Amino acid sequence: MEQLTAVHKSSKQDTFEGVDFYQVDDLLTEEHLLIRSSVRDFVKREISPYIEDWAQRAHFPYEIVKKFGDVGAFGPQIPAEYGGGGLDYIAYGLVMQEIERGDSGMRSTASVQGSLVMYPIYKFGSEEQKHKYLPKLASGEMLGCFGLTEPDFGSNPSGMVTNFKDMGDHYLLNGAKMWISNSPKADIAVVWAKNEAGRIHGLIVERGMEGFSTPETHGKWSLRASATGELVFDNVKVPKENLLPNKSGLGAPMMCLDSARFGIAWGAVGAAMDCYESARKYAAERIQFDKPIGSFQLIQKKLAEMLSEITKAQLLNWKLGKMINEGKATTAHISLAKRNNVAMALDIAREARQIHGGMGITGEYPMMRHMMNLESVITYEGTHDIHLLILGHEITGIPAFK
Ligand code: TGC
Ligand code: FAD
Repeated sequence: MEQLTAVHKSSKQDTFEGVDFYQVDDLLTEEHLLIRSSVRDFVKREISPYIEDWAQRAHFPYEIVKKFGDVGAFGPQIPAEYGGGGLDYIAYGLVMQEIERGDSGMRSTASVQGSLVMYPIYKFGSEEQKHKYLPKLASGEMLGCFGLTEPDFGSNPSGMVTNFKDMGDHYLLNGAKMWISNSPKADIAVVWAKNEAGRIHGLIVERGMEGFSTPETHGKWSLRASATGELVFDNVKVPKENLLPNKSGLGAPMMCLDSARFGIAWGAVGAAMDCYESARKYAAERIQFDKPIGSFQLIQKKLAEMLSEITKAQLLNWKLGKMINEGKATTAHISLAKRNNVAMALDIAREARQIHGGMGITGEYPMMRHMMNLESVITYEGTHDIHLLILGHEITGIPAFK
């Protein structure tokens, strides 16, 4: 009975900064908690006060790149000998969670750099490539992007038409990529293209190479503080030493996506927490019919459901992180978490917006920005339905993509 009383009291604490209803913190190490707290402080200081203005103006704050490098947000899971954090995947997830509490577009900048640029160079690159690029990418001296999607090949990247020819002393690259996060500001692009035999390889293309341009995509209603653009290759001469030598085939970019999708599963929980916390506070303060709206059953139902879903998603993430650390996670395990958590965050953003009534549509509160960002997050790195089909394939053994 005493135990139950204690539990009852602790559930009444008036602030859950970070939201930890099931004491998931008990499953984290001191190092995890330290990293989370330093990134959380960074986001409070460097992102939250400015993000609304950046998003309203569709401004990508380039100076954040160096600051992300300083706080260790680029490649926390990459070994320290190459400039990364040398940390495990739960630490990586926590970093993504805290950044996305601030904004999904900011998390995009960090997860593309860590999982889609540093990871393939680390995993498939030569020693020379690793030493040349990874420390600068980790420190934020260099920004990278990842080019897989093409105008006619999104969910089906194996159909890509971007190609390179062996010209003896260099490769000649032609084609175009679309919807590329970081592209307008990136110093390098990890580009996936087919050789003359139709085999997919990764190439590192550097800004300044003749025939390479990165036009920006304008008019987005989503991820407005993230720079998105194209990658255009018009007879670009790529030095032979820029080919990633240690893996080819679609499996190579897919392995990068496994890492990035994991980060998104954690990031989405951060966005959901931010919306939930805002709704909880607003429900306590806003008076209608002479009472705080938080006293009405319908509002309590919304809040209870939000807390339940966030708690389930946290447990899912922690277990998935443990499985990745132990080398036991598959693409399908990651799909389940990415799909579940992003849809959960989008639902919470919408419900939290409703709790704020008319005020919820303004930039004084974060829900509309998160909601619109999450429309991209539920589409990129595999759409909601593609992840369902990956799970369907796992369950039945039958791929329903084609
Ligand atoms: P499928 O026949 O299943 O596989 C082709 C080959 O690839 C291998 N493979 C993997 N290998 C290692 N790890 C993985 N996770 C792998 N997944 C696949 C597979 O074994 C096979 O190898 P082999 O040797 O037998 O040829 O491929 P498919 O063409 O049927 O496609 C399957 C499908 C639809 C699931 C896949 O292509 C897919 O996931 N599509 C979604 C595309 C996507 O997620 N694009 C993301 C672009 S990047 C992005 O959005 C960044 S946003 C960043 C931000 O801002 O945060
Ligand atoms: P499509 O593939 O044309 O899909 C359209 C619809 O058809 C979707 O609903 C989809 O689920 C459905 N569909 C497709 N195939 C099937 C099927 N077999 N069965 C049932 N339904 C199906 N890409 C990169 O390479 N690098 C990046 O950095 C990057 N950043 C991005 C940033 C933003 C803001 C956005 C919006 C996208 C980004 N992408 C990036 C691209 C992203 O990965 C693609 O948009 C995504 O994979 C979907 O491709 P698509 O847009 O061509 O849609």
